[in-house]
Amino acid sequence: MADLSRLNELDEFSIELPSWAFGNAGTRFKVFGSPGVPRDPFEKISDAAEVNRLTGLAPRVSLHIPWDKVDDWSALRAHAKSEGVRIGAINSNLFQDDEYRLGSLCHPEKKVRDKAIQHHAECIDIMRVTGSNDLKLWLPDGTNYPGQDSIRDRQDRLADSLARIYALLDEDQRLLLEYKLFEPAFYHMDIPDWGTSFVHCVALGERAVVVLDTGHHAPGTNIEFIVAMLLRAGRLGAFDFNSRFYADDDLMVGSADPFQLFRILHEIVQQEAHRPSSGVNFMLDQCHNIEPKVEGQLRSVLNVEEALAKALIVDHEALREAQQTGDVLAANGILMDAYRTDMRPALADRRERRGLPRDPVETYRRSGYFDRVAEQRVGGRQASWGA
Ligand code: LRH
Ligand code: MN
Repeated sequence: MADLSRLNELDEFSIELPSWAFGNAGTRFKVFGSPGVPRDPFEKISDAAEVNRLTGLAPRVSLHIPWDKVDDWSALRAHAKSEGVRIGAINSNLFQDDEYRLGSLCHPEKKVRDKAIQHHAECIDIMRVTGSNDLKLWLPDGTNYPGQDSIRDRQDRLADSLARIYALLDEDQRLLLEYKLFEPAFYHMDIPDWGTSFVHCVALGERAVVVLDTGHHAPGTNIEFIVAMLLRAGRLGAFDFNSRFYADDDLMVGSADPFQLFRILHEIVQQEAHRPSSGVNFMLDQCHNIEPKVEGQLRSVLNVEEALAKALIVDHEALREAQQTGDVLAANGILMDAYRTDMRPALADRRERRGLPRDPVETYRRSGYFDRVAEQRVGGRQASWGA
């Protein structure tokens, strides 16, 4: 029988939802619209709040600038509060301006780098008004052909640009630096892997930390190894959870490889990093191209909760014993026992004790929320990835 005594550690665990997951998204081939999609950040936050109401696990919403620009940030902050959530990380956008064709923070021309740095100054102002502490920077910079630019010179420009951004932060603000193996650049990215992000973070200072997006690695990468290393170095700042079969598919976390998600959270639990004191911001970064978005986020949050619950029932004492005595198969067996344990009944009981629906998906489907917003949200322009 599994030892459920550590499940109460889920009480202090939380997941941050991306505002852009509630807007229309797609691929370069097609972006599909669907009824009830939010038309502005207020409606995106309302949808995120619905997920929090049903799970009690998603009290923050990350915003993307300029996609989520509003005239009155205090009004948006108040709206979030009235819906029982708050604004989380502020994401900058260095991938949509024409000037960034050859890069942004790494661009050969200083005036283009200045523009990109000024954009972060604007994001930091928004953080001050919205009460956000995390500035999240994903760098799309890179080249498509060998020789197109000097890899070394770009790193020097990048280090200088990041230092200028870091200097703008307030004492209670962090810089979250996200890496990605490829796309939109296809020969080299200027921050392609955890090591490059880590090196820049160490050069910047204590409040610069690494963002690990689970879709940003080469196939076959042992992501939990990277998690263990960044935690050991005290530089794991956040996750962008999603899942993929091939590239940066941004599918529902745990849908393509639930065992990998469990292994990642096993590393997290072993180093107590699921606790808020670790400073790790557990975020989703997904887009729901063909499936309903609110339900997609709901199931994603539940997938993370279930994987963490499995990691919390691992018999760590027996595992350590087997590891110390070189009992390879027993050690692997102990971990597989936890992974193979169906935690859904225990999680349903736990929700019921906390006044939450036993089955949030079933409750959501019966609530008519989808039809209600589809009816209300007519006219105007549906929010869409990239706009
Ligand atoms: C880049 C990325 C980044 C966000 C974007 C929405 O692929 O993962 O985190 O800016 O998706
Ligand atoms: Mn991401």
